[in-house]
Amino acid sequence: MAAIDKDQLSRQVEAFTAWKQAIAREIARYRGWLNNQGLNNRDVDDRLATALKTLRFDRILLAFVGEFSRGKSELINAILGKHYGQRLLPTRIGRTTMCPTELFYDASATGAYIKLLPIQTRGDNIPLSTYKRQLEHWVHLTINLDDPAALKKTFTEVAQTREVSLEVASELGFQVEYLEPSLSKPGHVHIPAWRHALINMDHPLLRQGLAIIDTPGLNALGSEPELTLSLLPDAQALVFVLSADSGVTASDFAIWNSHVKEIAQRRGAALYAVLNKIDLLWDDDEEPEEADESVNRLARLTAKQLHLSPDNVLPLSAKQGLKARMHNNPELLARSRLETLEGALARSVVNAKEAALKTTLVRELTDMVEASRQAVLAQRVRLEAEERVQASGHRDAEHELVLLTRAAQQEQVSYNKRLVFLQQSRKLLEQQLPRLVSTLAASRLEAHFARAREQVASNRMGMGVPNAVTGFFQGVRTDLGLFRQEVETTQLLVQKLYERYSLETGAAAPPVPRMDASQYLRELEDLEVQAGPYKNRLGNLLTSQQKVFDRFFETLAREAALVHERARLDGERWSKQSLAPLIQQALESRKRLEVQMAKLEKLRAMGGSRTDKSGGGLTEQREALREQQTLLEDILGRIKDPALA
Ligand SMILES: Nc1nc2c(ncn2[C@@H]2O[C@H](COP(=O)(O)OP(=O)(O)OP(=O)(O)O)[C@@H](O)[C@H]2O)c(=O)[nH]1
Ligand SMILES: [Mg+2]
Repeated sequence: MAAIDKDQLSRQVEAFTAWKQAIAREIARYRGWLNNQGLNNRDVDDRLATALKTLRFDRILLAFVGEFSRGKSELINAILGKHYGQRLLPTRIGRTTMCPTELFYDASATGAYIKLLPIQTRGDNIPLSTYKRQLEHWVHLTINLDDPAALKKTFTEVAQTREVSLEVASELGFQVEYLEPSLSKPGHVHIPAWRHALINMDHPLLRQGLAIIDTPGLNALGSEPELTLSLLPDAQALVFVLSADSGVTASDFAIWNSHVKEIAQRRGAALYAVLNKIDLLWDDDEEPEEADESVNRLARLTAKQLHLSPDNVLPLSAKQGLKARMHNNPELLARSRLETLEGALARSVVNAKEAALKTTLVRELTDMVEASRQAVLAQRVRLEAEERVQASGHRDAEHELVLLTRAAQQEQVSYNKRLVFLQQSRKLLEQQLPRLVSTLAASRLEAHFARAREQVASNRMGMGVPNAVTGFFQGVRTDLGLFRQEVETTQLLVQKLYERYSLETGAAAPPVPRMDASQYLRELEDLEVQAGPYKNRLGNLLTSQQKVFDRFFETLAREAALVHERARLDGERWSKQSLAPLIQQALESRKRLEVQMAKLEKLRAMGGSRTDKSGGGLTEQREALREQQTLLEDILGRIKDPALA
């Protein structure tokens, strides 16, 4: 029973969430320590706050694509399992899912809901992402999870269609040859009533940060640029669903070639082809092994046809998997092979996500805590030296005061030196910053965009669209290339500042924060690949497609703008925080100085007479430092391996 209750995907996603929570706890502990020590400042706190935000909002997105009726929705139902005791998404023979449907858990919402964006909104040029921020344009339906009949009714609303003329359908971006003709009104076709659906539900998997996108067949993939340019590329895993009874048909191939293949070329995204409905090949007169062998043969053939690794082609039965989950039937679940997909998703997606966070976020945190630990160690060494002086026989208070004053003065000189140096360095970086961000000014992007539009307008019948789009990408690429150069220049400067700091203060400098500016060029490259099929489809722009082009181009420009903007903001943040580790060290200096001064003050107040109590003060300090060191080492250990927690 337990085995069937918790599949591998749930376990892995849960473990990942627990891991993120453990890291967040350590960040909180470290923050607490910094605050206690008076060591927290804006730079340091910004870095920690960003890390916490990344951990909290990081989500795993799975997208399901493929021709209609392959069983995408049924597969999602099976993965969400028996939690609701019923089938959630409607599944039927023929076209069922009519618009892209996102399932997720929104902790801030008051209850489960479906939000639907009317299809007419495609007529304007407002991208989906803008609508997602303006929820008043959406139709809101409340989901009642306790009433199966009502639940079913609410979900069927997502599949609503409307009848419109061919002209209107084409204007809204539909490829009319894929639409179902109206039986009652000649010259009319059925189009989806909604452009997009957002479903918020409390489900253990969704609650842990998993989000799922269900998509309709070919017709919608071809007509909502946001889906292919933005939503699908954001997914950590793409599941391309085929049916085992028909294999890869011409229309499966068409979807694969124009929309899925490109995503396979992207870095960091996992792609699986599912051969669904293997139960249709089960034969009561045959041994299960024989049926398995024919299924495996089909899987190998599919892998060859799609140029995928055979490991990434997974035969299964969504329907039987769901049935097994609803009725707690482990034998059927095993035979459905549903868990091979979940296992693959768990391994490739969740682990990849964790590994990515480990190389970025965990490394940054480790560097910060390690720097603090080094500072505490240095303080301990100093204190021990002080104790040795005291123990060596110079027991008179007069002498101690002289020693302490001298040490404090030295510290003050060194601290001031660092402060002056940091202020100068900051100024230098500030002078550099406008050059860095101006390479990615919004006006530059605007200019590339305007140029491309003009080109399309003046060359409507020729190869205007492909050329304009290529030119647009060329422009953005140049900007990002210049940005990378500026980042490299800044990086060199920062490196030199750290070296000089080390030289002047005699202290080892903490690791220099690094920035990889090439990643934005790679993202742009991915976007260009995704835009390829659109660019060519719109090669000869017909008047009726003007709106389709406009929406495509708006979406493209917005996606490019997002890369632009993210690069600029990351660059700005990095540049501003590149001195944070040094500032942290300077703060430590000041703090040590304050402790020193307070001690002197106290001794003077006691008229220079050393009592047992102030001697105990040293021991107490040593003890406190040892505790701090232990705490920081504990935090370090847990960040590196939260399993210790
Ligand atoms: N025998 C069998 N039938 C299945 C299986 N999975 C889905 N089906 C059936 O196939 C039909 C289509 O399933 P859906 O889940 O609606 O397919 P879809 O890919 O979401 O289709 P659209 O929403 O139209 O794009 C339904 O009648 C399902 O019951 C399976 O594993 N075995
Ligand atoms: Mg469906």
